[in-house]
Amino acid sequence: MAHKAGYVNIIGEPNTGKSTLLNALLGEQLVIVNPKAQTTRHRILGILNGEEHQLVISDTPGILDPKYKLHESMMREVDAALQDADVLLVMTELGQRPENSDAVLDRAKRFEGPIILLVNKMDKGDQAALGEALASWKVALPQAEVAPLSALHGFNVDELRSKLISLLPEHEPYFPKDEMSDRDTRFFVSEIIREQVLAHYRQELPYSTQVVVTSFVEEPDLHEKKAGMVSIEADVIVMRESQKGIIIGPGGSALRTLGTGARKAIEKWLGRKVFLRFHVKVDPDWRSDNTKLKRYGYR
Ligand SMILES: Nc1nc2c(ncn2[C@@H]2O[C@H](COP(=O)(O)OP(=O)(O)OP(=O)(O)O)[C@@H](O)[C@H]2O)c(=O)[nH]1
Ligand SMILES: [Mg+2]
Repeated sequence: MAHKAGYVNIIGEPNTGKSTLLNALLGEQLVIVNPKAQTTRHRILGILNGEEHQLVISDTPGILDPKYKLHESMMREVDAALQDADVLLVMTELGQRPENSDAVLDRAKRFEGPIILLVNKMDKGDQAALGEALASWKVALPQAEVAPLSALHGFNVDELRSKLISLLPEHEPYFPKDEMSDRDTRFFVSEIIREQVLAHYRQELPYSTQVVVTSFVEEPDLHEKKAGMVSIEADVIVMRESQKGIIIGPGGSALRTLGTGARKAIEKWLGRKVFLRFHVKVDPDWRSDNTKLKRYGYR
């Protein structure tokens, strides 16, 4: 039998559960998930490999009206995902209304391949609300197949995965069959730290913070104290001096809490003991400067 492979790209409004779905389809906690909106800033590929197939799934930032250059980069990532998709997944959630979702519907309408529109978080409402939502999305996007989902609780995830595999065209693998993402360990470590920033700080701060892993060293086993450990250094970059003060907190207390949370999460992800050190820096208005954004890996 010929090998099948293709791109399945997920788009949708912020916080609808796109990243949760990628993790559920992969069966791994690959990308970060958070109750706050704008968690995902990049297009990130998760690769699901089978004997005879390869599903390349793109998570993308939530669609929004850009307020600064970082947002513009995020929306370019969404539009890139519309270019190369073999199948488009449009993520919506129960309670979201088609009449308030022009940004996502306009993009979906321009896509010419197969579309599955998912009504996620179906656990949050009753059968009647779900039926009504499915019907109204079908009217709003007639070319799509409309299906209910709970990415978090696993409802309809296995069926969706099988359906996606059945839709794949015949194609050679796009990536080596032992790879799970296009991103490296340093990227995911910086994302895990950023997830902890989202979890521990309020208001504007998480949206003003960038994390860069500057050093990642696997200590050789012979080394006495840190044997088998991974030593990681990361810059935590904010936009203003006042934000640096908040990140650090009185007597360094907030930074210690962040460090402990991040270390534990990284240890869980790597399955190794971790030594973690932060450097808190100010890079004025970094998210409004294209040169700085490029340096931080935004396209
Ligand atoms: N109740 C419920 N919550 C869900 C479900 N799927 C995701 N969530 C929650 O929704 C929140 C947002 O999930 P994410 O996966 O980060 O959403 P996203 O669309 O990737 O968000 P952005 O990256 O910010 O655009 C998290 O708190 C998830 O736990 C679901 O099926 N039911
Ligand atoms: Mg996300």
